[in-house]
Amino acid sequence: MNFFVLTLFPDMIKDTLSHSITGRAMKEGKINVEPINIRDFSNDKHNHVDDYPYGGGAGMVIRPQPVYDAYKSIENKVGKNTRVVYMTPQGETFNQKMAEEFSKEENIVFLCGHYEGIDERVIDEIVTDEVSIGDFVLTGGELASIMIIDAVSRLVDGVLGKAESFQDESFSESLLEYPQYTRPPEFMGKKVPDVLLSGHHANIDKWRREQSIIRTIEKRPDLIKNAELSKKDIEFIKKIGKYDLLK
Ligand code: 6GU
Repeated sequence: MNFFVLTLFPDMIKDTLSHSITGRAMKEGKINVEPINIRDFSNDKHNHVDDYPYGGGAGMVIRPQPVYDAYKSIENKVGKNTRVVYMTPQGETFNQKMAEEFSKEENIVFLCGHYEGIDERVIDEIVTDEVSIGDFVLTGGELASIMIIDAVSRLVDGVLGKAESFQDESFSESLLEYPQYTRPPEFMGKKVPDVLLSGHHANIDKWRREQSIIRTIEKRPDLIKNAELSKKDIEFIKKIGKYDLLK
């Protein structure tokens, strides 16, 4: 999968994603991250990319021309039917479902603003999706695009090894993950739950499933209604007196 990032700070993107699992995926060619410096496309004699806002006000606005030409350089490589995601707090809030949707694309373009924003006309012209990563304001879209590239990459075939597989993980079916333990069997007076030392796999699976449900109800009660629950799960939720959360 190819991720193109239109940005004024290309080093932020590559440097951050070059570690750990995304770094390995880049080396192995499972993903390709290509930051494109909008400034390289400025037709201004000083390579300026921004200008004063019409109507006045504080800050600067990124001019449409360099953004459009930078985008065109990608379009010439991958064609017209590519999603162009503008990173903005005004967008739809990113979630795991969006990550799954994006991971089906072969190419995806992220447009990162900085300063006060980008001229609205080029946004209208090239952007297909507006995405936010939550209700707070960042100095620019770069960190947000990095987060999304990370979340999408790990869903791309071959990026996660078997040991890192995403079968049981948080959100895969709207449930949070169960707690994990490793050695020693006792730490600061706290013991690892007996069932995990029992070697009884059916009991371990049952305990983990129940812990996932308990955690979700305690930490994110809003999620449990959308979880994929079996009859047994629902019986368990009744037993712990939380059936009203399913209504
Ligand atoms: Cl995508 N961009 C910026 N600048 N701030 C944000 C954001 C994005 N998502 C939340 N805050």
